[in-house]
Amino acid sequence: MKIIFKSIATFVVTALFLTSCAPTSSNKETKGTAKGAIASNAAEKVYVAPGKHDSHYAFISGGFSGQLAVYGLPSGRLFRVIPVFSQDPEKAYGYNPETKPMLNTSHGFVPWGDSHHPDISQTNGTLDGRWVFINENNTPRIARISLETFETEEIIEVPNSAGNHSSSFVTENTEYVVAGTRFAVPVPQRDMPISEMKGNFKGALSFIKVDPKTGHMKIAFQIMMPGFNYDLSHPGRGKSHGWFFFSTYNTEEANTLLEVNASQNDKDFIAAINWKKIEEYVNNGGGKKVPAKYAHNLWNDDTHQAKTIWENEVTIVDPTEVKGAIYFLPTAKSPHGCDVDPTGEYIIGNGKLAAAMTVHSFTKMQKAIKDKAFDGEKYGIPVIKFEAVNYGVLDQPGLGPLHTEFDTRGNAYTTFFISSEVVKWNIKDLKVIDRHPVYYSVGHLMIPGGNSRTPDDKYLVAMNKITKDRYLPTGPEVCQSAQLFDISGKKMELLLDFPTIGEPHYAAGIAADKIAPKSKKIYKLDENKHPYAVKSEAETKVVRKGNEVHIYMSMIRSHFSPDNIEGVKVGDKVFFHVTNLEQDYDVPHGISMIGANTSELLIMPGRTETLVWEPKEVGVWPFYCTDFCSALHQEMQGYVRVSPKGSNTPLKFTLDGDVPGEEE
Ligand code: RUQ
Ligand code: CUA
Repeated sequence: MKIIFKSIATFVVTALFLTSCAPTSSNKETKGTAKGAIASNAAEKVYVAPGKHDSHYAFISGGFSGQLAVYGLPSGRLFRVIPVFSQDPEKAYGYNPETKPMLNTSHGFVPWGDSHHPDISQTNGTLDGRWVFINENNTPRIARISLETFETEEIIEVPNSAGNHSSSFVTENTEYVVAGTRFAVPVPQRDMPISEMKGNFKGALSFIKVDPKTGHMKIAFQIMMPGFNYDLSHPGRGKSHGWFFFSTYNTEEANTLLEVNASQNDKDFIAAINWKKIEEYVNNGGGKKVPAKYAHNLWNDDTHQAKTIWENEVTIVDPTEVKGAIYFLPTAKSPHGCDVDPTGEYIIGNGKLAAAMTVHSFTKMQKAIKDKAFDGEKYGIPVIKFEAVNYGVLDQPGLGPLHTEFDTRGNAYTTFFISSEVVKWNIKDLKVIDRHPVYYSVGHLMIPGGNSRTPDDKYLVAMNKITKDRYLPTGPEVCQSAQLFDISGKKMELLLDFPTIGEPHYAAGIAADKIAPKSKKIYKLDENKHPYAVKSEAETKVVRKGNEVHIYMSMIRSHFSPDNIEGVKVGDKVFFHVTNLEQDYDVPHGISMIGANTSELLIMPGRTETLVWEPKEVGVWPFYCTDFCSALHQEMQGYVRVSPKGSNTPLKFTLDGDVPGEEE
């Protein structure tokens, strides 16, 4: 047995190796020929004339950068990198005291994360463009980003989990955003031999309730599933709304050399979860409240500050206690992606190691449950007979299927990592319609609205792990890349390559008109409730509290107030609380201070942020605006006089020789 599976593993490894060699030959074939090269009108199709706007936004995960990148489609232009799970000196995110609490976790301040799957909020199964959620894999967290401000507003840590991978996908009315653990762990965490994993570790699937008005998240319950690896997930929709589907691998519960030991079972499972049933069970007092310490970080747009709420318990549900809510659907070996078509009927397991794609039927699943067509159980959870739930198998469509998205015309589009291609196939008759090579080793793909009842039938973005010769070299580290296809016709047409930040795992796309009109332009100064805000220059001042010096500072084209400060001493901790008094669109100002051990601040109109500086040396030290804001930007500067510790230089702050707000 073991030998056979070892050879399968070898086959996969060999295929992987072949893929890495493939670029040279496939590239040769594409150069100068019509096949693979882009058709002559492709340039027109991606050309967005100067001053014109793209038709779609694409939110592409930054992977190991921890961030979320915002691109325009079809141009592939990068507009913004939204800091989410990693510090970002460009935006002071995770550096200034206002945003630092966003990165608090039960493990302390964690300045980096691994972001994977963005998903846009929905109403009635259609993208509503209010928020985009994204998961952090390494230190399990889910973030919610506002699509008005394009800023991270909330991050909730997910306890009892490790490798938060099968997330962050939303149900069709954004009732829940889910988070499933990729790595099984002891729950609660404890000191125990690793070899005793089997039967003793758990796989938590967390259902996080989203407040329909504010978007605020709260962990409603965690289902304590058997200790498998829960890889990906997608919600049911339409007829299957109320269910959620998770792919599993390592149902062997191996704890070592998983590449072999987790490939023993011919079939793993898709776990089908009736969350409506479990919700009802919990609402009626079911489940058990257990202690769990986790951070819930919330941004407040009124006070312009984040704060951490420490949560201390979570409701856990034993899956065997809610009868009829959870089933296992046998699925070809070690599936990766788990995707549901727009009608909610077909649930697709992407076999990864198998050359087959498993298509399950929701209708058949319901009948099988009624008929009790089970093939035993696993840890008390019924396993539905394969034939009883399976709609069909798409055999040998390519090598290494990973992820599938859909259009509204009954077509599915699947990525094949090993054979480096996207394959278009018809779900109903399981026939391949078209295939197109990608460069190279594609992971996810995205069709705007792909995880909804109403995908757009226009574009497809393939996200590739390897680019090699596609771009100018940049040393050993080369960019990863996205490729844009036009899918409006029968054949997929490759239009454009564009590089991405970090690793583009998944992405979420949406028509621009659902977001652009409500994009925020400024923060209203009179609504600013930051405790250190100033509403005018007259309110600016400097206040000493022991060794803390608080500068209530303002900025406007093209000066700071005050801009001369004396009486600061070595050993002081200086807080520049700076309010941008501008009330015009696109007029931020920045501030930086020589020797500050933190990033600059780039402050949007009407907003207040704080820069902390601990002067180490006596002298007169300049600060300046970091953003070229006006013709007199270079004049936007000031000085702080730093006297020796214990000196009695009086505290003094002026603008043009006068104390701001005082009559001459
Ligand atoms: S993964 S390449 Cu994080 Cu979604 Cu599949
Ligand atoms: Cu303000 Cu430059």
